[in-house]
Amino acid sequence: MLSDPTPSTHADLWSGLISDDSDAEVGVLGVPFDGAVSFRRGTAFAPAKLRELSCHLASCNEEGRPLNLKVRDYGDISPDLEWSRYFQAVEDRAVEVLRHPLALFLGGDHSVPIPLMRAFNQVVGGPYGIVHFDAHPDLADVYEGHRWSHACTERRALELSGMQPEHLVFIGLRSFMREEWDFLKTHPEITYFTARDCYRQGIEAIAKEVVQTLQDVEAVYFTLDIDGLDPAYAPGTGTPEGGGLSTRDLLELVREVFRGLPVRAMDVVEVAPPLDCADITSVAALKVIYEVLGVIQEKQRYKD
Ligand SMILES: [Mn+2]
Repeated sequence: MLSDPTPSTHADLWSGLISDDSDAEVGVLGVPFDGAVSFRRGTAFAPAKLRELSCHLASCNEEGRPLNLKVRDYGDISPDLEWSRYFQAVEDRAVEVLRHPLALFLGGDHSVPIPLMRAFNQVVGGPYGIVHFDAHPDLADVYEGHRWSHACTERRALELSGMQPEHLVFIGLRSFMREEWDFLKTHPEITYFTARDCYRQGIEAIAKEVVQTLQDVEAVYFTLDIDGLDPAYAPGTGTPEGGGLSTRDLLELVREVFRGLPVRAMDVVEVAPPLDCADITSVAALKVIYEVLGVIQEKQRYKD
């Protein structure tokens, strides 16, 4: 997993896959914002932690296949005390990063995908799909007085012009506010798989159903809240919920989904390094990211 502990330099970032080429297969953008969390903070430290650890990882997927694609890292969008101005800056920069075959966004809390999905809507148009891995559906209309809370992400996504409820798929759910439960019951077009569904049906069957559900869309945005994992695999997060998926399950899920669907953007949110133990949560997030890089490399190579 971790290779030799050489000091982190720019050249080592993303296991040395870092590149300034505008034709890099992957564009990375950090959004170190945790102003919208409802419980414990700390996700603002995630982009720096993920980059730091990436310098020590072997550049291969989990089966040993060498990674040789290029990763262009756009750095972070620095914090701004004015929330709306910050989200506008995130949206504008994300449009640029979405020029790459895969845009990889590092949060930040789960409010960060609100401007990221707006950028996706601008670039892709529609119809597109959203795959949302999480313990929580984030379907509150307003939470703690805010429409941009990390509990409102998918309500805001459903307001975008290219987004239809039948193209929204949740995986890993196991905690619902009453309002969210009511919303899911009155919108049966939305597909969701609870963590229990994943346990009982097996992750492979669930992954196939996800791919089947989004068969007709032109592009997919994958939003990955690390608290979809069980706290045993991801203790470093602000709103942990027991009974979640394993890192193993998540790796299988992303492989199937990224192979079977035109995923153009992915975010990893709610990783909170100050709440973590021995970087377990960050390392799990990176494992998933590297597996995704492997699939993107495979798809780019065989696309012609
Ligand atoms: Mn969550």
